[in-house]
Amino acid sequence: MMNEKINILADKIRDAKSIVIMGHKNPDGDALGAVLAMGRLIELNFGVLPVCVYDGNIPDTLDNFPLRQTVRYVGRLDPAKTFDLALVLDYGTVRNLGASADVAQKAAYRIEIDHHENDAPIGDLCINDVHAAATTQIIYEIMTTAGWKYDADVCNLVALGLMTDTGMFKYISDSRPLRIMADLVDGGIHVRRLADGLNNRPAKSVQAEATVVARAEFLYGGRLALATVMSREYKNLDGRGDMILGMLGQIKGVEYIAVLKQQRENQTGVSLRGRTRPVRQIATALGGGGHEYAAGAVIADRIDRARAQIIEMFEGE
Ligand SMILES: [Mn+2]
Repeated sequence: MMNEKINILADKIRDAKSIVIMGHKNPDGDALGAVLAMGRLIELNFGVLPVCVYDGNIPDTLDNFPLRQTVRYVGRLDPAKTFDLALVLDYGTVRNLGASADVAQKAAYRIEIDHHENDAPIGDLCINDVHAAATTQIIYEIMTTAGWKYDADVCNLVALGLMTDTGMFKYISDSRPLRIMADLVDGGIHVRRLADGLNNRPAKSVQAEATVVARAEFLYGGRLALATVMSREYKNLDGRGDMILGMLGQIKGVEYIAVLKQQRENQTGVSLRGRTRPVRQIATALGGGGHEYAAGAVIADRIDRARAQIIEMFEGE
């Protein structure tokens, strides 16, 4: 099955005169790594230079990614431009593509490569594997199965996608990502240099997160850690405030973490984490969703009222 799909993928790339590659809005390491790795693989193996696009913001932590400067803000594309082929990577649901969705929908043919659950895939061809730890893992499987040429940039991008999407291999469910990583290390990647390259955040964003953590509340006997990010701090956050979740999750006795972000006067973003108990059902009840232990939602209300609502929802958990 995989081989058959890879053959179609290769045929479609070969036939296309113009190719656009995209991932989810506000790319993380896997989305950006997958887009840039795929772009480079196509350039190396098919002699076409695809257009790599993103919507939203790319966090500073990803600034040292190889080929980072080649990805373009989707708003800069000529709106009249259409592509023969769109490769849609690591996106989960069409809503997550932001403005890139339009570019994908207008393309003559769409191929998606993803590891997210997706009820309504937009690809004419779907190379999806929900058991893969990262989309870059699927790209590695494709390039090695197909026998494509690859270079150090591709290897570094695959490694970075795996490292970031698995939380440095903490969230793996099988050994495959480690085996791929071992192959990449044998091939010459430098793990420490890649990991240190991610330490690239402005002081103001680390300090804003530290302030939020310092103000956190601990409820239900310390089982729920709740932190609020006010709009002045939210502006300084780089990405989604993962460090806040990470720091609160280190505290003894904390079972659930809720981070509320004042996005607008009447709009509060909520990120939920469970250490050993699921939180998805709470996010779903709020109209959001996500993974079992990591989910989120957006509440159309003021942050103080959203806070009261969240506290109530965790009662009895
Ligand atoms: Mn991913």
